[in-house]
Amino acid sequence: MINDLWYKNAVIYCVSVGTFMDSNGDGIGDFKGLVRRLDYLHGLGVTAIWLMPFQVSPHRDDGYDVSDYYGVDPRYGTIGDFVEFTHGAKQRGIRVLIDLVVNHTSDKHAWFREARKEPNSKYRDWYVWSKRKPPRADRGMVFPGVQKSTWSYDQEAKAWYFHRFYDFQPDLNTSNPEVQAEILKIMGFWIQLGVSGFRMDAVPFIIATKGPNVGKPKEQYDMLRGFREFLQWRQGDSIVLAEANVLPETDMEYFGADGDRMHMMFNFQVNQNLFYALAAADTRPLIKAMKATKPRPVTAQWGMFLRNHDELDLGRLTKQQRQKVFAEFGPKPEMQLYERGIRRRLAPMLDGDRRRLELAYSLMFTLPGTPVLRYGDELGMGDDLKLPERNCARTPMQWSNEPHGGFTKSDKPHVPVISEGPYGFEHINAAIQRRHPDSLLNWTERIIRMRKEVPEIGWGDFTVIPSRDPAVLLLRYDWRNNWVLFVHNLDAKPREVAFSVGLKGEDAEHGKLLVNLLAEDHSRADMNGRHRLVIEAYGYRWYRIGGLDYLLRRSEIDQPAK
Ligand code: TEU
Ligand code: CA
Repeated sequence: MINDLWYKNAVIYCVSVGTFMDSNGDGIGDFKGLVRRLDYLHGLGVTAIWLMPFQVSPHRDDGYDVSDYYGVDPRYGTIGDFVEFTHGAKQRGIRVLIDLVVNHTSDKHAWFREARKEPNSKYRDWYVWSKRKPPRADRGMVFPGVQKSTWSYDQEAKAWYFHRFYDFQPDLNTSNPEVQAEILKIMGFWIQLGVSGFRMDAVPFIIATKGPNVGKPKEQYDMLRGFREFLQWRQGDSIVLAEANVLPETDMEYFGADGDRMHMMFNFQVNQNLFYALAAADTRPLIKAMKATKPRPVTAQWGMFLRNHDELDLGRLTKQQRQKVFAEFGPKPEMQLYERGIRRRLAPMLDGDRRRLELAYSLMFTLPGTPVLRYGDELGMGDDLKLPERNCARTPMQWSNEPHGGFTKSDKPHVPVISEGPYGFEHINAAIQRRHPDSLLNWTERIIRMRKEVPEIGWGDFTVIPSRDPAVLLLRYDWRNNWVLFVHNLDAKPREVAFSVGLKGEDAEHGKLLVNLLAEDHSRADMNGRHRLVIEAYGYRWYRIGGLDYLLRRSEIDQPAK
């Protein structure tokens, strides 16, 4: 295969326009501000931006309640500003993915207004109704503790409507072919304005059957193929990155056996087990999750992330494992959310410990997939637990130690900038970190630069080398006659490991030399071909196996596994 699939070896950066940079002093970030920061992102080395919802919205769920899919919310600018943004990104070689939130609309969307008013309107059937209160109305909430039901009564329609999320987010009847056609039209519209694809929100719910008599919803996977075909026809290099927190046994349904469905999915399975591994210094469940999510078509890719804009959902761990993660990373009730997760940012979860932050990031950058960073995590930004629900981890970007972190000239930013304390903008900001060669920001820039030169991770096959120590993960990738090896020690104590890299036949000789890509300590195997390493607490190593002549040896085609 020609390695043309850009998302297989990308570095994706998630940004929300409203909290990045305010150009006009109204306290809300906007597209003009984001455009002015493109050089920052280019310098950081990211190759794609995932832009969170920016369409017209009443903003009761941070824009995930869209009231017009074909416009930019005026608070962020105009559609002209949006095109300046996609153009500016393209000029710098950065692709743009945007959120596509089509499981539901805002209840202020014209379709829903029409639907509730006019029983005979075609829009009535764009939503999901019931004359009587459905028996399971108090089940299936996504936000337990905050959301009380999945069906609400509408006075105007004199009927109950279905909402998987908050009551102001009526679900679209996605089985309706007209709704499906509209979804394609929305994709086509934004593709035309310069985006390279979509982070598709809540995919399992989009494809689920919905209705008052639906007990256990059934997934209509074929719909996914329709989305992909349309995109590929309109613009061959555009993709869908699916948000689907599903069990590994259904992954292939989402990717498609022939790679004919979703291009990318977030790996929630690995994400949760990764946090457990960090909390317990036990990599065994993580390795299990990696193996369970290994099967995928060559054209498909995992999105690897640590934290995102939502809570860290730990719902797939065992109760004991979850308690361990809570105890280590979010012991207080105000740090937890929805009976299943932690709402903090990464840095405070790890006590701002630089060694643990680097370890966590090194894992994110080297686990099988494409890394997805969240804005501000490159600085070690904190959270503001005074803000409700998930908003605590959505505060403005901290650019400098000028008022409001240089985010805005307004005295009243729409969302307060974190100020004072260890995570305040006075200490944690991009400008200061730029001046310090050893800052987390400069570390992140260097690790991204290196990550892009290790396509083996995105393209190759991985092997977990047995380390006989649950705290130490040894991961090898093979691709086109090249090999890399990553060593991570998740424990707070130094560890010693001995291992051979496991290359066979004529490749075995290469396995005797490990060249460290990040520091000067290389490793030569002993007589028996074994390496012996001492890894410091929370330490990590990135090695090339066999030496730096790897590019002279790389083959042009994929080698059959030996
Ligand atoms: O979340 C979709 C979703 O399915 C949730 O389970 C999500 O994984 C998380 O647990 C929510 O806290 C998406 C968005 O990411 C979220 O911000 C929105 O609130 C939600 O859709 C509704 O549009
Ligand atoms: Ca503004």
